[in-house]
Amino acid sequence: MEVSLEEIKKNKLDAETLNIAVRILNEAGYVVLEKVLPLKLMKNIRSVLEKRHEKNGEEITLMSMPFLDPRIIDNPLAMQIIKEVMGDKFFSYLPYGFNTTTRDARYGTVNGEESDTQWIHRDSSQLFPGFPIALPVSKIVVNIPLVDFTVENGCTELWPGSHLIVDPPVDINDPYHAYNVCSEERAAALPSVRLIMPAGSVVVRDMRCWHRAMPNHTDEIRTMIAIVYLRRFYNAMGDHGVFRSGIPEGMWVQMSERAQNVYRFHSVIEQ
Ligand SMILES: O=C(O)CCC(=O)C(=O)O
Repeated sequence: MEVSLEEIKKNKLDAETLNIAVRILNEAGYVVLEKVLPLKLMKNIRSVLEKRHEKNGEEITLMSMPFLDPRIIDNPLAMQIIKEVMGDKFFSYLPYGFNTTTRDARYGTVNGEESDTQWIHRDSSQLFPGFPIALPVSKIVVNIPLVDFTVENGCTELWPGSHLIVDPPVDINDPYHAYNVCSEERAAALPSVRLIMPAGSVVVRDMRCWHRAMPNHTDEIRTMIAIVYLRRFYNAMGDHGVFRSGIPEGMWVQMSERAQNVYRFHSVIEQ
């Protein structure tokens, strides 16, 4: 959707725009704010990323500028929408990630052949898989394309409304495949869209939406930033500081697998 120049300058969506954005996010599972960030910033991030890549990630940390530019990690328009749908105690973590596709990107094998198309998946399953009703959004990813996203360079394919799809409970041998991966046949019966959008757009997406990376037929690297925001309850205990103490490694190695699983949110301190 379009955001007016005044709103971009004010760093604030008008009440009506905010309402529409929230409605689209709730109904379609994603909303795109077109071209709200300057190209200069996208270019700068791209060139520092490239330098970082040349140096194998050494010397340039992701916990520095321009990666932590407030327009990226604290984007006022995205924040306004997220606050509206998840309340004001949502949280995130750093560094954030990047989704990149190149001409030679491969996503495993399909019928014995290497696939240049990603499998259809949701990044987050329903909160209570098997529950017959979709609950309100609790995990959101903000994607920011660093280059123009086109069909040629493999812009994401997405199934609008798929965040609301619920399934009966399944045998949990492989939860990722059971809850997050959608079969080609099933998705083929439903309409999908390609996220064609200019660099500097801001996508706010319910992480339950089915989507996939598509083949990049160009020599340009197609990259987008991906920052995850979670509702407060995902770290309700963390708010109380109960995981503050790390478990000494000597203690950790003596714990049973069951105990290590129960205390998995603690860090383990080397001695
Ligand atoms: O790069 C994309 O277009 C989507 C990437 C993605 O869905 C993922 O890696 O989970």
